[in-house]
Amino acid sequence: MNANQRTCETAAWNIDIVRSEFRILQQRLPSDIPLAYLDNAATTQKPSCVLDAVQQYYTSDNANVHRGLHTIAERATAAYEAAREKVKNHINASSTREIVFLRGCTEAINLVASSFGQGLKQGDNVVITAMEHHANIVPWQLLRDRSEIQLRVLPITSAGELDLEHLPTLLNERTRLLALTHVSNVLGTVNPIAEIIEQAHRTGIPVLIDGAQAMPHMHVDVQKLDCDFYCFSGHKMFAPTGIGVLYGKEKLLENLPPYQGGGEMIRTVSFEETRYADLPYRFEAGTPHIAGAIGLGAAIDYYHTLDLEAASHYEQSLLEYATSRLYELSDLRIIGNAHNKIGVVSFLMKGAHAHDLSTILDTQGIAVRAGHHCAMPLMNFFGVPATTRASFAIYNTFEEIDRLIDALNYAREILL
Ligand code: 7TS
Repeated sequence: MNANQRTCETAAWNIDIVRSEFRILQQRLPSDIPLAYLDNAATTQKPSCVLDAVQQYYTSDNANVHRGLHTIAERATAAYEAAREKVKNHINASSTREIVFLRGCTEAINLVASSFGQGLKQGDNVVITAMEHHANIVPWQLLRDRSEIQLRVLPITSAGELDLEHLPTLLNERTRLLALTHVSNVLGTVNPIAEIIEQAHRTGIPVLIDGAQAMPHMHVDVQKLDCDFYCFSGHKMFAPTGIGVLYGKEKLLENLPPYQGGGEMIRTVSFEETRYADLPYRFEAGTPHIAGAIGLGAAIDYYHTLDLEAASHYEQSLLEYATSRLYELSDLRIIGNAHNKIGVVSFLMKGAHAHDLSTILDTQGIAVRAGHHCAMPLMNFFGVPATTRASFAIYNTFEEIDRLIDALNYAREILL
């Protein structure tokens, strides 16, 4: 199989049109090499329509939201709330009251650990999994230290899949929440969350899903999933950094205490007492990232211009092609061989440190991430300090994967 054959097979996906939207990809790096951006699990590039929406906001509508009565303040508020409506429709939430704008997935999980966590008592437990990003580990440890709860961890298999046989032994009458990732940022594993949520709900346990790596690649319907909380970051789905979303079922959010105090999250304030605003504003203290939310709305609009089935098919073809080509290198070990994966491949080259490898790949124009990927317990499970990770988006090409393989062969010559 070569790159040209693969391109023909996926001709339904017009890669040239897609790439033309992402001007950053057209640049050449210092030694006149084209950029091959394969670090999409860290953050994605932004299409022109997102950049234009942000620029339009700052150029003509910049004002604070929910307070000014003047014309541009009303325009800013309308654009910000329109973005919330787009998020609501995109994930099929039942109301915009369920959509809280925050800095990102990390802040969303911290909000739940802080606010929902206030209702937990000594001896209660929260269940997470062995493949979580630190964002879905550390907030629960902070809660554990504050409230003397137990943190339980669902193990994984050597293929990098959740060991679901263990789940019933971890969930008990003191389990207050199951918090797990939809997709692993290191392994690419797509977890069967619908069935896990159903299992947890059978014993009345609410479920939080970390959707940071899933949202960019698949359609998420929170009502169909019946998840209680779903969190994600805009920047991993073509939107700006610094904007993210916490979806929570209205009934749950209504009963949570506020996370931060300040302007805009109140109804009335006196020195004796403060009464809080309605949902979702109760959780949005201070001036929000207005341009970020508008950019997220534009990113969602961009998704809706795409043939999402073709996009998903294309990304899967990239994953299959990359996996098969990486397997050709006999000194390479791929970490994570789950049955159901998105376009993330973590690997190790025998005798080469992940950081050295990524530095040499960079000299060839290939941008990948090396390190523990904010998943140190997962690295420990596989007995490695770090991996090199290539992660794909709709604008990557089979040629870029060929360049990755050539660059790995070149790195071997230099390092070993
Ligand atoms: N959860 C998962 C599964 C993630 O992959 C990440 C970020 C986060 C949470 C946190 O998202 P943030 O936007 O709040 O920072 N993951 C990565 C990564 O894999 N490489 O860089 C960031």
